[in-house]
Amino acid sequence: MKYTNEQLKLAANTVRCLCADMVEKAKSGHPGAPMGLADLAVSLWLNYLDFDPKDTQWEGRDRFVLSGGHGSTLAYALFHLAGVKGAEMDQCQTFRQLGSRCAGHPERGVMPGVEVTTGPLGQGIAMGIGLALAAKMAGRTNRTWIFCGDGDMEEGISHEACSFAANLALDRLVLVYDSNGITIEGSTALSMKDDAKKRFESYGWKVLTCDGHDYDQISKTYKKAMKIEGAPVLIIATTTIGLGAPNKKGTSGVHGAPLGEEELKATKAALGFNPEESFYVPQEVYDMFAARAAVCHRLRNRWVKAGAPAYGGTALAGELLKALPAFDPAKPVATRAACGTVMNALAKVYPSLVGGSADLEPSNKTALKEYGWIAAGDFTGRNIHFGIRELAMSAIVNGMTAYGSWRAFGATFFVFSDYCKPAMRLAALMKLPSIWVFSHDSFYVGEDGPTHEPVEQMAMLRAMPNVAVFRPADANETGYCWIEMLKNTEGPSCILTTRQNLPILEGTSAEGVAKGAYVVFGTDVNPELLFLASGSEVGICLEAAKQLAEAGRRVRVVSMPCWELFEKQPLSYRESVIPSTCRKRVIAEAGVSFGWERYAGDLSTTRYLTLDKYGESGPYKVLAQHFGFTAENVLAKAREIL
Ligand SMILES: Cc1ncc(C[n+]2csc(CCOP(=O)(O)OP(=O)(O)O)c2C)c(N)n1
Ligand SMILES: [Mg+2]
Repeated sequence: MKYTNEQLKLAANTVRCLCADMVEKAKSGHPGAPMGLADLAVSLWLNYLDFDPKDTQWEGRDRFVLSGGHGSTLAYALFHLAGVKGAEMDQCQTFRQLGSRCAGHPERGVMPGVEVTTGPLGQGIAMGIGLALAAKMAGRTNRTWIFCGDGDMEEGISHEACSFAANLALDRLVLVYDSNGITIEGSTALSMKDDAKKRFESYGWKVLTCDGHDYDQISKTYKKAMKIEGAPVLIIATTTIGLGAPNKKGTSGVHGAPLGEEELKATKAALGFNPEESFYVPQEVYDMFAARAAVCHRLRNRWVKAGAPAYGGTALAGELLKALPAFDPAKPVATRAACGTVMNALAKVYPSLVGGSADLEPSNKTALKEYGWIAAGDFTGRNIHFGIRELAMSAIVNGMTAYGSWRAFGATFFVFSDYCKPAMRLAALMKLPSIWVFSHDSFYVGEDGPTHEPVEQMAMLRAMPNVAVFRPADANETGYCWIEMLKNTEGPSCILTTRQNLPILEGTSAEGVAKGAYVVFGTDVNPELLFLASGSEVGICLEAAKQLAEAGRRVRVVSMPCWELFEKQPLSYRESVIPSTCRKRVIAEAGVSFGWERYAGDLSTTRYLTLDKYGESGPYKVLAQHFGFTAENVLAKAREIL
């Protein structure tokens, strides 16, 4: 379908007015970017983007990501014009209101057609790169189109992600840069002077430039971009923010505030629209989008009929359990090593599992050894070298997970979960089942010292809604935790593993881990003291508990590998594991106590073996003594309250 420039202009101006109307009615929002991007957007959507509004989940579709999520009305206007079910005019008219699918920023799962939630600038670029990588690895040929702005370019994650994409020569990926020279505080000159062309060329991208309001140039540039193979493409499009608003265009005033009644009327008049009419769409524009939708629907039907080979694949929980390795009960093993063994065993029955580490694979032990490493030109492997780029890795993992069937994971030291957190939060918000493997989970790291010894990170992750945090007590629990992570498709999961060896414990079980917390020692239904612990501290609690039991005390040890799973159990189960009548409790975890109050007894009957300060440098065995993480100390704490 070929449209005249006049037709494209009508469509773009319709988008401009629609976006400005949404923001005006909501009295809140960002009209500038959508108005500036309107020409680039309609050119793409009416001519090149393979997107079937009748089936927004069609796997072969091109992915469209609006990284500058503040320009959400642009996406909503496009979905509306394209005829996406769910993006009807009543939704546009309730933009930013409670319950509207036209939420403040584009939310995956809220508005059909939104591939990933965007708003935290920069992450959309990295998630888009994840979408493109996922497509490559699945052997698909669809494209990924990302629109981004100055803010996305300023954010550091854009460097991490774009450097990564270039190294993989990731093509069929087009990043359109809305270079309008304006951010909230004013001109971009206030905060940057880098040369995007040189910057991206130095990464290894192909860089094209165009006037973002000249349809001939835009079309030519898009066509050129679509022909480039062997490299990602950046299109630097020079634009005017808020184009169409006669007095406010080109200023930061149009970035994030309604145009105001007068300026909105002036805009409509200038664009040839009736100033008195709101939310108006000429039938001709609907028809243009409908024509493109029909083309895409035929593409989709052909694609579906041709039957693209499935990729990935999952296994049933029972098969996963059978696939788990057996660990020698006499041989202590670090849970990071056990994690590697488990992942390799599960990878064989769970072909969707793919991922990698941020340059710490030898420490994280996450390589899927029977499968290759992906590289430029060869995407058949299942392992990825993410490079030292934790934030981009995490967002790329989210993009890969959002693509479809992949269960992608990223790995690093637990302390660097701080660098992953912004993307973990988006995964949690999107309820995406991304996976993070965090080794070196406590001060037991030792000699690297406090910079490498996480203390507050468990509390941080547990504080995030929808994130399941797993901290296995030994090698067997590590396997059971992995099964639960793979079973959990309702949100992200992470697993925390040890650098140091841990004994293989008695009493662990898959059924117990599946419930988040369970009794590993003590048969008395009416215990006088509870040890509540996770990870490496379960073992020392067991040692102490055995001594007390030999002395005739009725004590119980509860392993709590996953609070979030435990909280989902019925009260009767939770009460059976942590009876409220038993007030005497010793809580043991190599991290801050913050959060454990919910499982504590009374102030006078609870003792904590936690680390409520930063760690120290030293051999880990010395540190364990120094911080009191010993069975003797656990025993002493129990005796204080018994
Ligand atoms: C990580 C992050 N930091 C800050 C913001 C707040 N914010 C939203 S838009 C914006 C300015 C973005 O400028 P640009 O990308 O040039 O958008 P334009 O003004 O051109 O629409 C900022 C700072 C954000 N959304 N995400
Ligand atoms: Mg800008």
